[in-house]
Amino acid sequence: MLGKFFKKPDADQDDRVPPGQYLTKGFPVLTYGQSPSVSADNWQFRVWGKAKEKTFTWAEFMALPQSQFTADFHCVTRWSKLDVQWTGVKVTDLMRLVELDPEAVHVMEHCYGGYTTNLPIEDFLREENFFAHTLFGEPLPAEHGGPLRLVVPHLYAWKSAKWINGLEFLDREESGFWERNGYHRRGEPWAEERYSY
Ligand SMILES: Nc1nc2c(c(=O)[nH]1)N[C@H]1C(S)=C(S)[C@@H](COP(=O)(O)O)O[C@H]1N2
Ligand SMILES: [Mo]
Repeated sequence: MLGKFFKKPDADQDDRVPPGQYLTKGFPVLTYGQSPSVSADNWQFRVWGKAKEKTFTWAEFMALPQSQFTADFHCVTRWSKLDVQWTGVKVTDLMRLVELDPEAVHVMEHCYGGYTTNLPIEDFLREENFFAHTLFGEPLPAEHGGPLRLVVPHLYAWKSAKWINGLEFLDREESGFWERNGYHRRGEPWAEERYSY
C-alpha cells in the first residue's frame, strides 16, 4: 500500500527513524502554495526585532564560514529521508555577527513568498542547525528552497524554512503559518509532536 517509494525502515536504520515515519529514497517537495522565484543577485537577508537590525547581501552571506552537513529529514506527513548532504553556514556562525537583545526568547523565520515558522531561541541556536545553499554537491534546487534555506534537523521539517530571507527575534512566542493552522508548537519527531489537536 505504501508503494515502491516508501518503505518501512530496515532493522539497522530503525533507531534513526522516528515513530510513525516511513523512509523515502527520493526527496519529495513539500510547499504550501506557489514557489517564489528568487535569484541570488538581488537576494537580501534581514535580521530585526529583538536584535540589532542588520542586512546581508548574497556575497556577504557566502563570505561566512562554510561547512558540510549530513542530516536526517523528517516531514510531519510521515516521510523521512536519512543522510541528506548539504553545504552551507552554521546558524551559530551567522549569529556571531548578530547582536541579540537580552529579551530575545523566540524567533520567527521569514521567507520569500510569505511563509513563516517560529522557534524557541534554544531550538534555533543549536550547533547542528544550518543555512543550506548546496544539496548533494549541487546548487540547492529552487523547489527545495534555493538559493538558501534553513535546516533544523531535530524538529519536523516544516521548521526548515525554504527561501528564507529574514529572522525576526521576539520577546514572546508568536505562531508561524503551520503553527497557526493546527501543527504543533514545537514539532519534535521522536515525541510525535505533530498536531495541536
Ligand atoms: N517557504 C517555505 N518553506 C517550507 C515549506 C513551505 O511551504 N514554504 N514547507 C515546509 C515543509 S512542510 C517541509 S516538509 C519542508 C519540505 O522541504 P522540501 O520541499 O525540500 O522537501 O519544507 C518546509 N519549508
Ligand atoms: Mo512537511
